[in-house]
Amino acid sequence: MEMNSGEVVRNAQERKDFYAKIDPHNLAPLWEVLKGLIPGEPKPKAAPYVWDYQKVKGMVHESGGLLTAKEAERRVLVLENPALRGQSLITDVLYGGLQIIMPGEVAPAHRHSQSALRFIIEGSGAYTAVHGEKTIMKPGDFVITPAWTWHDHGNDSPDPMVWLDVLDINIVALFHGQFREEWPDDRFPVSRPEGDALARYGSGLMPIEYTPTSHASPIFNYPYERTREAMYRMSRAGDPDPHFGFKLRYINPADGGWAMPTIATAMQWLPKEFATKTYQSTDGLGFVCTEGKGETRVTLPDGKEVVLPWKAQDVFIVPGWLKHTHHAADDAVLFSFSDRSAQEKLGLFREKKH
Ligand code: 1HN
Repeated sequence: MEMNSGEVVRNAQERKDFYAKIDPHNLAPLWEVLKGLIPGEPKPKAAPYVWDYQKVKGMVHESGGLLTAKEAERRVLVLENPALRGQSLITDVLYGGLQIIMPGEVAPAHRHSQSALRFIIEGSGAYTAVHGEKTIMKPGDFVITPAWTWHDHGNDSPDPMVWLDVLDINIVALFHGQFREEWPDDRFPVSRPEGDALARYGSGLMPIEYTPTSHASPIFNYPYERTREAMYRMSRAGDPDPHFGFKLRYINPADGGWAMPTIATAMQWLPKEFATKTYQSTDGLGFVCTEGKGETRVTLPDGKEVVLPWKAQDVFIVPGWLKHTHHAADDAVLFSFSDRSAQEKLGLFREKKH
């Protein structure tokens, strides 16, 4: 052993011998891995990517003839981020998939500790029932299934319906908090009329003695019509925000926070020819275009730019902490989801406006 400016220095072989000696005792040297464990800034593994709905639509519909919704439990083509194949992840944190329900089908009732959102892409007239209340869904509607609520889906309309599912599967898995139960019948009994929750909680009103029973919003369908109207009214009263255009977040009216405890959601309108200023945030973002077209330019850590062209019904991903801008070729409307809601609760969320 020699002393060198206060440091103890051993040669490489001596260090290796030491690692071999401690290994059987389930001990390992932190200094070999520290910089990887605690990087200087986020290094998302997910890739920026766009699913062109016109290209995948045929395959989603084909899955409708492959097996019944009942057999599949949920008939979904998982949207696997190309840099995270086989992990059932659309971003570094969230799960995403396209679910199809054919006319006359029922996706049987179950509940789980994961929270889910549905964002309707195609078709109209199918329903989700959440804890005894049905809601008929239309394109652009944002529907939530809070953790541990019984839910089933059905389609009494003549057309197939396709929606995007987003779940916090990996967040729940990180804490090993997974539970699932199946209801003995296909449908959980309906006990309240359609529209009950929206009337009680979605009009700036609340039952006089309401006390929250969950961390999620008591509203479980935020209809597109209303969201669109709100963005339009907002646009009449001022200029678009340079980074966001006219952007509104979906909130839980009971506490003013995000509608879901783990997944943040928003809708934005980018006027024709509007380009947003460069923005980056720690949450991994997913988008669904509901109207119009445009492109998103994402700068990778090595400085290369990836261009994601999008139009109505396309789903695209901007991984966390990557600088990006949106360019609207036409009046464009984008739904977005991310893990921001969970990050904020843990004090992790950061953003930079350039
Ligand atoms: C699930 O329960 C649904 O209820 C959709 O529609 C997708 C993906 C993984 C695990 C559970 C649904 C799901 C899911």
